[in-house]
Amino acid sequence: MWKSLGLNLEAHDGLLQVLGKAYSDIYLSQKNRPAGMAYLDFVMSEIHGLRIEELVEAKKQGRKVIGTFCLYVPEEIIVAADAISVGLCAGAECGTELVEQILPRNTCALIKSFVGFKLAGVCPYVEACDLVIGETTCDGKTKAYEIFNQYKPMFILEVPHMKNANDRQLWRSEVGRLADKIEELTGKKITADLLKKGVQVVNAKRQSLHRLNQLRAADPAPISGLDSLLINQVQFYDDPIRFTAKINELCDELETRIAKKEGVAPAGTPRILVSGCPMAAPNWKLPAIIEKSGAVIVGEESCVGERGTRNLVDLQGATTREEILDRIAQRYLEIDCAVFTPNPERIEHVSEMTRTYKANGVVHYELQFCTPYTMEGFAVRKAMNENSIPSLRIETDYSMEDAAQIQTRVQAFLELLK
Ligand code: BJ8
Repeated sequence: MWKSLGLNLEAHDGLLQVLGKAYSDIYLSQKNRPAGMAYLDFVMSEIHGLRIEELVEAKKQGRKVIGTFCLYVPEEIIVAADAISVGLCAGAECGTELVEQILPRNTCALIKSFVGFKLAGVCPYVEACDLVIGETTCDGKTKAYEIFNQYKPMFILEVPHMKNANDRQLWRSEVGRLADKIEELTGKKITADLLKKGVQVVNAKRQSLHRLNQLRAADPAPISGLDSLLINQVQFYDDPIRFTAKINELCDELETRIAKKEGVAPAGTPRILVSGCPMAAPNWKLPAIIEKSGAVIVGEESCVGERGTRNLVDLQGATTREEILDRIAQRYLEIDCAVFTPNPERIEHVSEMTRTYKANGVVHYELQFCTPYTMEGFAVRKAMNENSIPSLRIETDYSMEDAAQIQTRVQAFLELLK
C-alpha cells in the first residue's frame, strides 16, 4: 500500500519509529488516564495503518479524499459530498534541508513542516488526497501554496482579513465556489438535504468536543491537557461519526470521574490555559513540558482546540441549498484567527476561557516567524494583566533544542502561581 501511495519507504519507517517512541514517552507514561483514551491510543497506533487502509478502500469505491490546512475550510460541504476530509501533517520537523532549498529559512515551522512532509514523501494522507484546499490566511501559507501546488493539485479559498459587509459577501461567494469545486471533483450534486446532513454530522462532532471542554472545568481535572489536545488533533483524521460516538463515551466516563472527584492530578494543581498558534499532530512539546512541570492544562484557545470548535452552524429557518451555504459562511467567519484585523473577539475569548476553566495562568504559544500570533501576543498579555491573570509568552519552533530552556521558564512561571 505504501508503495502504491508513492511514499519513501525508508524515510517513512524512520518517521514511524521516532513517532512511536515520542508517543510512548509522552502519552503512555501519563498517570490516571481515563480508560476511554484507549480508543485514541488505538487510532494513533493506526494513524499510518488502518486509517490509511480505510481511505484507500473508500477511494476504490469512488469516494474522494480532500486535504486541508486550516479551519476556514468548511468540513460540512466535504461531508455533504460524501468525500473524506483530512487535516494534513504539519506538526513535526521533516525534510527541513529540502524545504530550505525552496522556502526561506525564516518561515514558520508549521509551513516548513507541511512542505517538508510532502518533499520527504512520508505523509500517506497528502499522497491519498485527490485535492488539497489552501486559503489566503497568513502571507507565509498563501505564498507557500504557490509552491506546494507544483507537487499536488490545489484549490485556494480566498479568506478576507476583515469582517465588513463587502468581506462577508466575498467570503460567501468563496464558500459557493468551494461547493461548486467539490461537486465537480466528486460528481455529486450537493443538495440542501445533503448539506443539512453534513451540518448535522459536523455539529455533532463539535458538540461532543464542547461537552469534553465543559468537563475540564472540574477540579481535579478529569483528563490531562495532553490527552485533550490529542483528541483535538485526531478529530482532523478520524471518521467524524465514529469519533463523535467515542468522545461521547469518553465524556460519560469523565462525568463519573468528576462525581467521584477522581482526576489526573490532585485538586488545587495549577491550571493553565494555552493560547496561540495551532498545535498540529505530533506537536506535543510545550504541553508535555507544562504538564511534566506539575500543572494541568484546562483549555486550548487554538485552532486545534476551542477556536476551531466553539461555534456551530445554525440551521434554523434555512431550507434551501443557498440558505444553508449562507449559514455555513456565517459560522466560519466567526472564527477569530489572528490574520483578521481588528480582532478583539479573540482577546475576549482568551479572557472568557480563563474564567470558564478557572485557569490560574495563561501560556501564549507563538511559533517563531508567525507574525499574526506573535503580534497579538502583546494584546493577550495586556488583557491578562488587566484581569490579574499571570501570563507567559513562549516563542519556539518544532526543534527540541530549546526544550530545557522552556522547561526552566515554565517552572519559574508555575512557581509564581503557587
Ligand atoms: S485559522 S491559525 S489554521 S490560518 S502559525 S501558518 S498563521 S505563520 S496556522 Fe492557522 Fe487557519 Fe488561522 Fe487557524 Fe501562518 Fe502563523 Fe504559521 Fe499559522
